[in-house]
Amino acid sequence: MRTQVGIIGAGPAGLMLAHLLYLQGVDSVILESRSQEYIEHRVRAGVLEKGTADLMVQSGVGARLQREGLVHYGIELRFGGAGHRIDFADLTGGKSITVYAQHEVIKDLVAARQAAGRKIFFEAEAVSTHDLDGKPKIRFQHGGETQALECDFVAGCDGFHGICRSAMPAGLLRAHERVYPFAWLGILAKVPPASHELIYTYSDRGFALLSMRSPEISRLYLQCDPEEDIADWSDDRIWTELRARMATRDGWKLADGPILQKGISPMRSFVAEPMRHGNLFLLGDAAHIVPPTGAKGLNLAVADVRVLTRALVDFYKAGTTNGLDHYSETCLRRVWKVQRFSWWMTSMLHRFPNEDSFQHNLHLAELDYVTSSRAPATALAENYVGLAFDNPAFENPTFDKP
Ligand code: RFL
Ligand code: PHB
Repeated sequence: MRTQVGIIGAGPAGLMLAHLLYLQGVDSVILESRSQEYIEHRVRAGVLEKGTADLMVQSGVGARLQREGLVHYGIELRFGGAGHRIDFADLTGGKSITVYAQHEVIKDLVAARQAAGRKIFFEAEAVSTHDLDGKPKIRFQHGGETQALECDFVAGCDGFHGICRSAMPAGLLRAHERVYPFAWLGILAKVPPASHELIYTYSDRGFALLSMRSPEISRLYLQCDPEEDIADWSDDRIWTELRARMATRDGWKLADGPILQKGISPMRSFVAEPMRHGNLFLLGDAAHIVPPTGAKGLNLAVADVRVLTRALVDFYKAGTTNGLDHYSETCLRRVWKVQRFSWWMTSMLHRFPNEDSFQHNLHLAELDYVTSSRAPATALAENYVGLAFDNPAFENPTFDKP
């Protein structure tokens, strides 16, 4: 089998890349190790930056997002028993975020791929990549057989645990990492969200977050020990802890409901650089991971996709390699700014082990500053809704097909 761009992984990065390339007349094949059913139900992110939501709409996969996505113009920061709103619309000139589950984005992109009749193989696991300096080949297992996909370029969209990052020469790759001494216990619950907007809470018992998926379904998280066993967290214990952390002086109520799903996710910051070797390009979680406190992982994956799409289209249509040559440095400038923001939100809102009263008061002072002065509130808001794309390399080429 042969294609122009061999894409490993059908997460947001791989699917969005395939979709935008298709609209530009560039051929690709997607290999995904999991089943369609699995990826369309994997519970993950929920917040789309304005630029990500706009890209879905502009590229023709945003109809359901426009109907079902929840547009928010602010978030609440809660600490010391009181809430403080960060008003995105006021601070960023009218910008918003959209709450729309990652697996819904996946469903929309898979449907577009299948409607276009383009190739996507599920339960097709890439096992090795070859000739990355020349005409690359991907070997993969599908239907009990080993097959080969020949391509001009390999797009490594296979997430943090994929094979592409380790296909980079060991002497070339530099990894930068922080592992946090806490994790998030996340639940999906059948109860209307207790607030119209997201609430990020700092308390002396640790961090808690109220988010949502629909007017009927809440998504909540609480900071826990990374070694914690989910079996030790009964539904009752989870609700009691969430209530204790989110309590306000004016008696705010958090109603409970059946918990549909629960799980624990570790927290890490990670960047691998460069993001290119020869004709292999890394995108999304394959190259970088952020802790979820800034709601940035999916959005950063889509930012990489913008840059690579533009570079590949310039290569195929105009024969220029400038975009490909600068792919890594263009992406990494944004990656490090988003890393900084995600690290900052995480550090401000979580309790670290063995924190003393000095550190506790610093958290409170920082939150007080952010919620009482326009300058730091603006810094939070403009990062949260998504930093401006200050380089034409991020701009979407105009689409050939509607
Ligand atoms: P993905 O989504 O991990 O997709 C990689 C795909 O590659 C497949 N794969 C392979 N396929 C073929 N052959 C192989 N050898 C393969 N190895 C792997 C995998 O099966 C998979 O389908 O990476 P991608 O596309 O880079 O997307 C990244 C995002 O998924 C991730 O950054 C976000 O989910 C992070 N994240 C959030 N991001 C946001 O923008 N906003 C949020 O609100 C947000 N909240 C979150 C999050 C992540 C969380 N967890 C669970 C880590 C909340 C949580 C709790
Ligand atoms: C979510 O809704 O899953 C969510 C929201 C905000 C975050 C992380 C996750 O920062």
